[in-house]
Amino acid sequence: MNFKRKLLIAALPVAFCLAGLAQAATTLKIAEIHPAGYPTVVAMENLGKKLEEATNGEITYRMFSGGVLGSEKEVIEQTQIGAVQLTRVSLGSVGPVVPDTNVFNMPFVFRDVEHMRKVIDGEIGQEILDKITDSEFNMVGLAWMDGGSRSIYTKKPVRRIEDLKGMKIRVMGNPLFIDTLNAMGANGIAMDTGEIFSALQTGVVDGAENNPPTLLEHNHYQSAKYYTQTHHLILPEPLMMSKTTWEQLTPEQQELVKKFAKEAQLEERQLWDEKSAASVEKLKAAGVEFIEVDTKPFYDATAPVREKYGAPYAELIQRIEAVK
Ligand code: GTR
Repeated sequence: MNFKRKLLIAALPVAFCLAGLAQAATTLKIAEIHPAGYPTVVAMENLGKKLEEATNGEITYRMFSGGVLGSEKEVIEQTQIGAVQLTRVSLGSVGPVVPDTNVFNMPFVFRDVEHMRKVIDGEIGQEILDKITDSEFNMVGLAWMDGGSRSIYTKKPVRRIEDLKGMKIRVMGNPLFIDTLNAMGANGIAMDTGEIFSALQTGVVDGAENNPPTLLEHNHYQSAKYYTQTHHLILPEPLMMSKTTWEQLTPEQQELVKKFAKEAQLEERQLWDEKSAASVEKLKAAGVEFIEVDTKPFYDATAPVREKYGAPYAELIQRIEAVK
C-alpha cells in the first residue's frame, strides 16, 4: 500500500467523525415575510426553540423575518433548493408551484374561518399537505398556520360590488386571484407583498386585499382607509421544510419536527385570534372604516372562477362542503 493510501485510510475515522459533527449541527434558516412579533414568526421561533432543546442543540435555528430573504416566491425557490430550510408562506404563493393546492385558494370555498379550521385539522388538510410533499418540488408540507379571511381595502370606499369597477386591486401572483378580482369587476394586478406599500402610495394600485394584521403590520392602512368585508378568500398557510433538509434528519428528528409543527399550528391559531382582534381595534383607531357588505353579489360574481378552477376538484369540494 502506498503512503498516500495509508494516510487516507488513517484519516477516514476523522473524516467520518467530522461528517458526523456536520450532520449533528443542522441549522434551520427560517424565512418569513412578516415582521418580528407576528403570530407566524412567534410560532416558528417557538418551534425552533423546542427543537433545539429536544435535540440538545443538534438542530438549531435562525429566524429571518420581515422578508429579508426575499419575496414568498423567492423563498419558495430557495426552499426547493435547500438554501432556506423552513418557511411559512401563503398557499396563494404555493398554488402556481403545486397546482393541486389551489382547491383551498378558490374564492368562498370555505363557509367561514371555523369551517376552514375544521377542514385543515382533518384528513383533507393532511391530504393537501401530502400533495406538497409528494409533488416533485422538493418540499415537505408539515402543518398549517392561520391567516384568517381576506377582504378588500381601498383608497376610495367600496360599498357595493359596482364600486369596484375598474379599480386596480393588488393580488398575489396566482392567476386564480387575478381572475377572482376581475370577476368582481376590478382589475387584478399581481405583485409581491413588499411592493404594495409604495404601489398604494403612488397610485399604481387603488387597493389590495388581505387580513387585518397584514393591513396593519405592512402599513397599507396609511393609504387605504376603507376595508370592505368581503371575506372572499380564506387561505390557510402551509409550514414547509426543504426536502433536502428533511432527508438529512434522522427518523427521530423527523418525528420531532412533525410533532412540534403540529403544536405550532395550534399555538399560532391562538396568537392569530388575539392579533386579529387587536389589529381591528388599532386600524379603527387609526381611522380605517370597516364597511359591512352583503357578500352574496361577490359570491355570485365569482361563480365562473369556481367553475373554471374547481372542475378537477369536484369530489374534493363536495367533501370540503360536507365538513360541518
Ligand atoms: C398575508 C400572508 C402572507 C402574504 C401576504 C400577501 O396575509 O400571510 O404570506 O401572502 O398576505 O398577500 O402577499
